[in-house]
Amino acid sequence: LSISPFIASLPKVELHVHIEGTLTPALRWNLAERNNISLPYETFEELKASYAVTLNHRPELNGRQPGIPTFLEAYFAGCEVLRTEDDFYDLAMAYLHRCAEMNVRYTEPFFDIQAHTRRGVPANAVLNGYLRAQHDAEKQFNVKSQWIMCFLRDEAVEDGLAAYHEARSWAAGTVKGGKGLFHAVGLASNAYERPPMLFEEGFSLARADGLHVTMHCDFGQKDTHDHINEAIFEVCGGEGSERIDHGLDSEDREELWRGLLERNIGLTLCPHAYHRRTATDVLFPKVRRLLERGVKVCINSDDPTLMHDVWIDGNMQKVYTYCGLTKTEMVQLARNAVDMSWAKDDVKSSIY
Ligand code: ES4
Ligand code: ZN
Repeated sequence: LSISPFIASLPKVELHVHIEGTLTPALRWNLAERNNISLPYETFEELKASYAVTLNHRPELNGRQPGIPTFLEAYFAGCEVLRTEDDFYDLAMAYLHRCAEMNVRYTEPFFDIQAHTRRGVPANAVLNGYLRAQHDAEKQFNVKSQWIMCFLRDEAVEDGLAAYHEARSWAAGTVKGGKGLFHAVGLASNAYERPPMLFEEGFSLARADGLHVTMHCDFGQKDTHDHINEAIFEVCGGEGSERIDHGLDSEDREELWRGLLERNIGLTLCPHAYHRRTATDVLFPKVRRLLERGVKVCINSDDPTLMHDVWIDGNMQKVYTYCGLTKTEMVQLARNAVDMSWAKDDVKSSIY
């Protein structure tokens, strides 16, 4: 599917992308060399080929195939080459430069601090690298960003809270002296038997600091409808999450999609991620039905380099083609991302 000039030239906002999932094989190769890390691949071609196959990340549904990592194992294995502040800076600058090329004007990338601190990388290397990239990309590429710190939901809740306290002085919101890197918290990694309400304390800490809250409810995940129900009606003292990342299974149940409408909760969808394991004629009608009911959704990439190098523009092209949308409807989807974003009003109006 090639990207049409119309999709390429649309001004875009991206609200669901994991910065670690934008690490290209080329940068990973270079960083391994720079940091004297040996990768389990002899050649760059072998490394590149390893990106082609990853299993569904629900081990309960898969007989595991020896030697082939799950999706999340591949994602965290890639992180191994990220060690110094410059590594995180280079990773972020590469993505933000790519944003400029795709006409993404503003983005809210997720970062997983615990994926690095648990390997012994100091939190300030991660945070200062991203902070410097946030400033430099705005100046050099005119791409603005406000970041989202994710709790790793398959790690202990206390570890996430500790990570939040470490990261807190890089926050925006009402944090005194905060450096303004991130303005929200999220919830990522393996959701298996890890419902959102486990992290209620983390969400309320963040809200008390004036930050926004969002959380993943992965498509097809075990107990997905229960997780979505918690995200809409229970978290944040019953006020609900401000957005839901994925949440496509809400389409199955009227009480859920009505809940999204009533509470004005938008979904950050990543169509290509689902298309890897869902038939075209099942997936895209599902997206269409959500749109027809008036649920607010926007289109995003998730982990582009681990998903066949399909970026936000490729995801938009898929929706345009397979949902059979008009140009006007595509413009509306692009505007939904502006509305759903937590950008300042002047930034929003400069894109809209
Ligand atoms: C992720 Cl649950 C999930 N899915 C895709 N990418 C991710 N990165 C971190 N958690
Ligand atoms: Zn995601």
